[in-house]
Amino acid sequence: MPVYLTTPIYYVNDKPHIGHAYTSLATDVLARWHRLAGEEVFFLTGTDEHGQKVEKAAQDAGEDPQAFTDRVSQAFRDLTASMNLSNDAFIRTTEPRHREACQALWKRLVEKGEIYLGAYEGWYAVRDEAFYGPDELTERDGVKFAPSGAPVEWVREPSYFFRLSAWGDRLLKFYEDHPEFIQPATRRNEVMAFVKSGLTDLSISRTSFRWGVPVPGDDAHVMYVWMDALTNYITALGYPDETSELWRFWPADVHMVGKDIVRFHAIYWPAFLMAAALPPPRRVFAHGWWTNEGQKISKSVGNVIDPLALVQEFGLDPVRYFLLREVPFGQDGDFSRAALTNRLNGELADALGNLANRVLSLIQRNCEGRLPGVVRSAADTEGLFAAYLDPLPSRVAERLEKMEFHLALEAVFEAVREANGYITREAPWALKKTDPVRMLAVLRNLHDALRVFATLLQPFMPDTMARLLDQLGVPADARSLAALATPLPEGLPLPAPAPLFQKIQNAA
Ligand code: ME8
Repeated sequence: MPVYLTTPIYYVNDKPHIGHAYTSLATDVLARWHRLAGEEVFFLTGTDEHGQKVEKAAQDAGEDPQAFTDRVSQAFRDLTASMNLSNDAFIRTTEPRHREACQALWKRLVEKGEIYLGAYEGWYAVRDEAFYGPDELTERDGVKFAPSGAPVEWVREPSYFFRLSAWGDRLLKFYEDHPEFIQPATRRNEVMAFVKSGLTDLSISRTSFRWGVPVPGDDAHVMYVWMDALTNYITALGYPDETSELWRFWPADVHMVGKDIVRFHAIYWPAFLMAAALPPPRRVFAHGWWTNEGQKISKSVGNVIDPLALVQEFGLDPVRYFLLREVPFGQDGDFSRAALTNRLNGELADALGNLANRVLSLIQRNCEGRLPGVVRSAADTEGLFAAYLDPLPSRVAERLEKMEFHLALEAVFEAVREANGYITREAPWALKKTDPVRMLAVLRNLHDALRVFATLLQPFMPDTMARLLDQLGVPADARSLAALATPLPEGLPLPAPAPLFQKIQNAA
């Protein structure tokens, strides 16, 4: 079964920050995991380049909107390389193919009688590019604010509408029939309560600015930026050409999003698709929000975290590891340098890095750098293997299926701790004199354990685990989950080990 995974497409009004890197990283880990399991994956990310907010940002920068979006979009494309994202494509909503897809979807909705011309009067937040009902607003110093904290303005203009009000019951039925569609459950409950409270028709065009996809047959209007943006997920698969080679990836398996944009993905998007007689996505997963050392991340506070600066300081893989290890995915989390340093120095360098270095150095020194054969005692088989290593791939798979990245990593590190206990108990360095046959067996068991860890951790830390697998002598074609079933041959020559992680010395 082909697997289609997406990130949100990010607004190009500003440069990428840790939140963008986080969503993309989680999606990347999933994509790599499915590939490791032998599945065919299409992983999409990109940039959202239309709308009033981007138009304003371009004006403030004194640039033409296209030149501005070209420049900022490139920063997001660069981020995919610096975070080592394995995306198969990068979409920009200013591409001609995307305009075509949006207009085709629009025409289909018109044919189905789902769109009509009216006039919009209501509260709009440019920062969120979203409309809000009067009961959702709060007022401070004469200014009204959306629940997100964005100021709203009163908008009055002719507008096309999508008959969203007619879709409430069908959406509720869809959520009932597909309980996994919106996750986690808290978000599902919020969305269902919102839909149950009654949906109004959705304004889907604007006349007060120009930076958008023109409405087919009525150039005075540009499409509402969220309708334009959501369509990216099918543009990338060739829509409207449903015979395209990539169309078989639809419907998406997971739209990974932050909790701020659930409403668009879980209400508007499936309604548009069902109205156009296209299948809705299988799952929308909303993760939580990062704060910085306890504070909300915002440009005005000046505490925006630059993912590239973090990578420079701590190394890419420790940052990738930390972001998914520290906070239960779906909940809010706080970024702190001390926590990152602790994870790097403790789990990565001490628990995993040292274990690898000890085992591989002992094999170099005591086994002429060649892999010993498999000889397991009953205690080895029942303990380290049956209780920890053999079930580990399916434990990790179950956790990742539920997007519990932190628990997937915890399961691996529980086994790493056990392997550390095993090497301490067995003391292979002392066995050299007393029982050299047992020493070989113990070192082989530990080598097998390291191979399991390195294989399973590849999606999280691709570069470092590739280095570990090199040091373990695992050939490139034996690094998949399936390959774990085939033991490496006795006598395999192993290269000299080198440290995997650099500790941070001045730990807070
Ligand atoms: O909403 N913590 O784009 P956007 C965690 N263009 N994640 C965060 C975050 C934080 N502090 N800040 C941002 C848009 N994010 C639309 C999407 S999709 C068809 C259109 C992440 O640039 C999180 O994934 O505002 C959030 O949903 C996304 O960035 C918003 O990015």
